[in-house]
Amino acid sequence: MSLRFNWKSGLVVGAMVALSGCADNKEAEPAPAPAEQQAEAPALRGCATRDLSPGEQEAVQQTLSQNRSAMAAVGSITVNVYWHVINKGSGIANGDVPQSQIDSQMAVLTAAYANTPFKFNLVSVDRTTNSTWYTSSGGSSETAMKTALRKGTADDLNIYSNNMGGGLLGWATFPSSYTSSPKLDGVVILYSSLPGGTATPYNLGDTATHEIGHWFGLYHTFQGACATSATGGDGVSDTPAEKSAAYGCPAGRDTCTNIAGADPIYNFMDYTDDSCMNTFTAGQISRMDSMWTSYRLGK
Ligand SMILES: [Ca+2]
Ligand SMILES: [Ca+2]
Ligand SMILES: [Zn+2]
Repeated sequence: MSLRFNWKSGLVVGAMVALSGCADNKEAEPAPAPAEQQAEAPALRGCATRDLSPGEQEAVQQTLSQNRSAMAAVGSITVNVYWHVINKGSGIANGDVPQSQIDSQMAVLTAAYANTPFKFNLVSVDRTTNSTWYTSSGGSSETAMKTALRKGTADDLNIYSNNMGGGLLGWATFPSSYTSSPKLDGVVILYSSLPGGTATPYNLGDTATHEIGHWFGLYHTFQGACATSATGGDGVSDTPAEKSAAYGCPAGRDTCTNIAGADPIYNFMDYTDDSCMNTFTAGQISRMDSMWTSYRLGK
């Protein structure tokens, strides 16, 4: 069973989490509304990126530890980007985002990844009118959409923008998943999360930043909660572990008091508002670089 559906419901459950403190309590979850009844702008950030199993995570750590190499210089790797606009008709209200908004999104990505080896080259934009793909949040419609549209190989970034519904902002696939599911590789984002979109406070373009972070191999900063290993559950030593996702921009939040450091609420891999998140740490950048070499470069 895919964990994706836990994350899909994360938005609905999110409000209850604060009260019950139990992210696994699905008892009171209301039945999902039909897509056309769902509000377009999520109330809280929701990311449906599927967690790797403990075994998969272990295999990834093994691979990374065996492939240590010098880090690539800042800006030395150009990632080709293929953008697929999914709409249900013409006009921005139907998800047919203009080229100007896509260009703004690319500028946000350039700035967010400015301290990393990665820069982005938008190669092409294609537009598809398909009401089923327009509201896809995974499953057979995702497979059909990506099988029809995906371009390039493991080191090419495919971005799909649609109106996934379910209170979601996006999801991504991890580098280690490419070999088994090459056609599914890529990032799907809510079209209204682009800079200037309507998904306030998630409309400055950092949903793409976050999802591409997953595509480069980063986990959420709250992965593993207050894990006591040296790196925490996200495998990165300089992101202090936190007990749960942070929303809004809660300065000074510290949910793992037994672990040094305040929660990494300004990190792109948390769930805070776009205006709050502004950081990839050195450890995350190193992990992305290792992932690139191990799983994507030339594959
Ligand atoms: Ca960490
Ligand atoms: Ca702490
Ligand atoms: Zn995420």
